[in-house]
Amino acid sequence: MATSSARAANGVLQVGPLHPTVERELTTLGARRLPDGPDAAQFLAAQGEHVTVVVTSGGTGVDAGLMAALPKLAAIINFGVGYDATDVDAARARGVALSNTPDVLTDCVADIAVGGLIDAVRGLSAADRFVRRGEWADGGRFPLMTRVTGMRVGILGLGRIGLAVARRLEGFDARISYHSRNQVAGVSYAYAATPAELARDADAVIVTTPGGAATRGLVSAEVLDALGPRGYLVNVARGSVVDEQALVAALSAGRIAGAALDVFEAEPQVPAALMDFDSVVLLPHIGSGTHETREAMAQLVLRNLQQFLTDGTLVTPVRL
Ligand code: 8YV
Repeated sequence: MATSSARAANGVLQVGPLHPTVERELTTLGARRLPDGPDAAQFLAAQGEHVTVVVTSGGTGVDAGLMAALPKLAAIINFGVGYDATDVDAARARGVALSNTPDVLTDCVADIAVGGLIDAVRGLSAADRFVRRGEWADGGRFPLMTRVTGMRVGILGLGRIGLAVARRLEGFDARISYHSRNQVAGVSYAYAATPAELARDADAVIVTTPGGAATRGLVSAEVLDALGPRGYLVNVARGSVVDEQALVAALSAGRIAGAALDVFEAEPQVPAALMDFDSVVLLPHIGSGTHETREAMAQLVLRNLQQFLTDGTLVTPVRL
């Protein structure tokens, strides 16, 4: 980075762990890092007033308390497309700019959505466990599962990732429908007016909508019941979008067939009840987790930082 940028970088604060490429560059720039635990308060009392830019991740974010301790904060650079861990209302009210990392992770997250769907519906992980337990060798037969090709798939949130999922599923002759807050122009997929309507006419619902207050609990008990006992739920968005208790209840009662979940309400904690279902695929939030994509996200974070330090604008700003 240019020397002028490096000088301005004195006001940069790293909040939470970040990709090694980002951490390396922040160290080179002489950025500070918010200490973990009780030392954070002391650090903020002494240094908070000097911080102008925070670099954080979707898993950590900047909550209202931290924002209040940073009176000169001008920008939050978020590693991740989702920024629901950051208090966007407080950022908007304060005029703090925010960037995220859209597009570069779309393909990898869509891959995991489709992979999760196939895994849950055909029972790949369950079949793997069956073989490892020696049940096949002992003469057992893995149960017949459901056909993926030609399924009716409802996509909840037809943004970049939802569209990438839909495009992939066209290759499986899926009959695709979607629900989004607004109808999407230029697509031929059927529009459902509500999540329940989407679920009622689908064999699987794939959740690709952003997290945050507006979508909390969108996949409710009612939506799960509409999906029905032969229906599957795939969530690669945010755990908050699904009512997890309702999901456990629906799975326990056989009111839905199964699920593939990459995200959870209280990550990295996964409800113990979910561990007991062979029909549920549990993933540790790996949607964007490839070398290629995480490096691309890191580079986009650094481009946002550099541009902000240079001219006060962002490459991929979030419209707050
Ligand atoms: C990241 C994600 O793992 O981009 C997102 O919103 O959920 C994932 O790609 C996460 O944000 C990194 O903290």
